[in-house]
Amino acid sequence: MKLADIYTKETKVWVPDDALVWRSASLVDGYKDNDDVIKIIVEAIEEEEVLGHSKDLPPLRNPDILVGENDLTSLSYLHEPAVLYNLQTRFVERNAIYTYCGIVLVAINPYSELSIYSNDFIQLYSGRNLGEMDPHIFAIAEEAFNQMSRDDKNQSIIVTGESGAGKTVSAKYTMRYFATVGGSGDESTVEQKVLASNPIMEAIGNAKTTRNDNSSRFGKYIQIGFSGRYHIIGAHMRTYLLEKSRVISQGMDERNYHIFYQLCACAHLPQFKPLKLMSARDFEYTRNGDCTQIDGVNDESEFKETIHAFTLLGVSSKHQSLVFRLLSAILHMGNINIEENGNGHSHCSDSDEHLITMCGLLGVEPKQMAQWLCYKKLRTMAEVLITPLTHDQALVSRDALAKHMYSKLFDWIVRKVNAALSTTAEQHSFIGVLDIYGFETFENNSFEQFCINYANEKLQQQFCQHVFKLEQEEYVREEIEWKFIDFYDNQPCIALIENKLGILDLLNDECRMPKGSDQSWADKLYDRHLKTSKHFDKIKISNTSFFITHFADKVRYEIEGFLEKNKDTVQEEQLNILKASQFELIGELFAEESVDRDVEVTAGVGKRGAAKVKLSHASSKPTSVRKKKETKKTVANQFQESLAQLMGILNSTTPHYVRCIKPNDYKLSFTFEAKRAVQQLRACGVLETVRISAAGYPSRWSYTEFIARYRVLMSTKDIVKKDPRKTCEKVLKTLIPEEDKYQPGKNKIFFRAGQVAYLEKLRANKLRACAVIIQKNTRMWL
Ligand code: AD9
Ligand code: MG
Repeated sequence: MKLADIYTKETKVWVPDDALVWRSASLVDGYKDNDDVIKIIVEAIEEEEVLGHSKDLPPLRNPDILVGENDLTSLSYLHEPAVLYNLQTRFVERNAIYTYCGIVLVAINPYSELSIYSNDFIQLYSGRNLGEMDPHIFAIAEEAFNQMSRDDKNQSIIVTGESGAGKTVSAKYTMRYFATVGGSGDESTVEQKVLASNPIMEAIGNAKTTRNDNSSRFGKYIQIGFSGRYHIIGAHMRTYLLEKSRVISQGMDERNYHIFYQLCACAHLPQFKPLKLMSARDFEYTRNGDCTQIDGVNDESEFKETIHAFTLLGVSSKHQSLVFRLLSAILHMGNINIEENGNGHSHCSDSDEHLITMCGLLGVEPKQMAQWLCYKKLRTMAEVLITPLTHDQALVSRDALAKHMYSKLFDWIVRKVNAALSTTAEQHSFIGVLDIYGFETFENNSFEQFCINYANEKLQQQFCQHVFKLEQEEYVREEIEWKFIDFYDNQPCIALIENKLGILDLLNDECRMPKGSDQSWADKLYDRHLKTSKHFDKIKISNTSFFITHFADKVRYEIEGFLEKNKDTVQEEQLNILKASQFELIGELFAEESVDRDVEVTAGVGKRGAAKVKLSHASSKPTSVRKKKETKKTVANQFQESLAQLMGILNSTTPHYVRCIKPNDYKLSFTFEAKRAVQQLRACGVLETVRISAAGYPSRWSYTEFIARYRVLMSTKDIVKKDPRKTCEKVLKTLIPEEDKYQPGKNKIFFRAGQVAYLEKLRANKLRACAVIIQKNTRMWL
């Protein structure tokens, strides 16, 4: 087809726009080869404008019948403006927050309570096929549930998106769906326990940030186990990269973890008197964001829910009180008065009231604690030296201990929840739900963003490979010829991060060197990767940062703090005090580095022996048997390992993807800012899916559907009786002369991008012509 046939007078197109990203326009004249401009009418303002076109002809708009389609990949013209406009139309005009994009469910946060999550809705979606109903998170959950039972295969639901986009809400709805369809109906049963893990994890792992009042500060993958009759029998949860720094400091208008405020709100209750709590406004660790309350949240009643959930999960009151004691000890620790004495050293009085309370709660000696808050031991080959800490060093070392205590407590609670959700019954299969932070890029990006973006590179690779595989499988099934579709492979970026002498390897090496520093690590990175990797870059004049070109965006990382954050060290002497606590439970909690023991669990051993999955359980074995010399794993080491394990599990399951989109930054109900949405669609792979689809045969019609729609374009002699396939082939030969633009498959015809739009144009012309004839005839009769 020639361009002059496509770009005709009044053809509807998209033109770039600063505010709207894309706006609609139509051509004033048809395209001519020798023109170097095209004139357009901008539809919203009805004004004429001139566009240069020598290289970039504007993208074409889809025919009206496709606008608002509930699957983006069924659009005939598949490009960014089409995707954006379709999502916007559905969201703003129809309040439809869910749209499919091939196998992906795009979910736009409505910031408004919708009545589409009741049990009636669950029943409506239960047992139905994906295409039968409007797109919905329940439809994805049903699809996973259905495929688990149909194919005897474990499933995963992977939810990603930026902060506040609705990941946790979506993940909770899927869990509620499984609890309902896979439940036995008995209130106190295992599915209630699975749901009760949510308030606990939110209390200890979520916090108010400027982006989200209930922001999850950790990643989570929860595997819900089912019996052979597809009833829930248990669950197992893994967590990723808790943001520890929040325990000691928060940004302006942000809070520490919810549990601290919940506990402080209940300080007046008699059972909490021994904790000597004050208001959250009086503790350093809870007040430094200058925000201790969240609009519409009552911390006291939230705390009751947390306790109720602990009790439902069978966490004993002895264990609950340990949790509260530790949390209170952390709060008091932040208020210990560490002073600077005359010679630049730090000093802490062993009669400091918060020190005494903290030590009382932990069952340890205040004198020892006061000493080791202000001194450290240096071991050389010959001797052991005790050196004083400067004031700043003392504060850093105290804060490191607070972070360590919280993260130990967090892991311990996760283990308790897992123990409560574990089962001895044979697990037939599982559905895993992954709620993990999406790609991040801020003004200042550090180690945390680096790890998060690394995780997202891995997930993106898994996603592209899967989408691509499915696409090819459909072509094979339909027996149509296909060529290898080229898609963006982010392996080079992953290799830059995780290969030998890659970014992480060099970072870990640097952490092991006695004189290692952020700067010398960065110099090694520049030396090694500047010339060899096109994903690595730096600013010429600055040696304090580096760039990585991720699949979603190019991100600048500041090197400062990478080494410390990766080492994550705590003073041994301080730990030794905790290990010697007079309370056995506290001693145990800090007694060991929890060892990851791999336990082979056969999950989903269906008829076809579905994936054997390694579930790792942190054990609580004492360390005495471990060799002292074992090198401590860095944060990056641990993260890389847990990520590799996660990818292994995801790859052994059938994945389902949910991409959450935040439509505006002001939490406004049903308000769509195209600029914000398009950034996220690029970053979460929706546009990549569309690109993979567009490179193949994005539009598919069954033969009968095709005949029903385009009967007006067929003459009687085209119809081959009882053979819709032959009929279609015959008529398409004349309608679309280029043979590579479509392929007849076993049950469907596959069209290249743009062909359905072209057929629609032919159809509209034909109908118009018929209408004119009818009008003429009618006039003749009158
Ligand atoms: V973060 O990375 O953990 O900071 P999430 O998890 O992506 O983030 P979350 O699910 O917590 O975001 O959603 C943020 C808020 O958006 C919720 O507290 C709700 O107020 C709102 N939200 C999200 N999804 C829905 C929905 N389907 N219906 C109504 C919603 N409100
Ligand atoms: Mg969340």
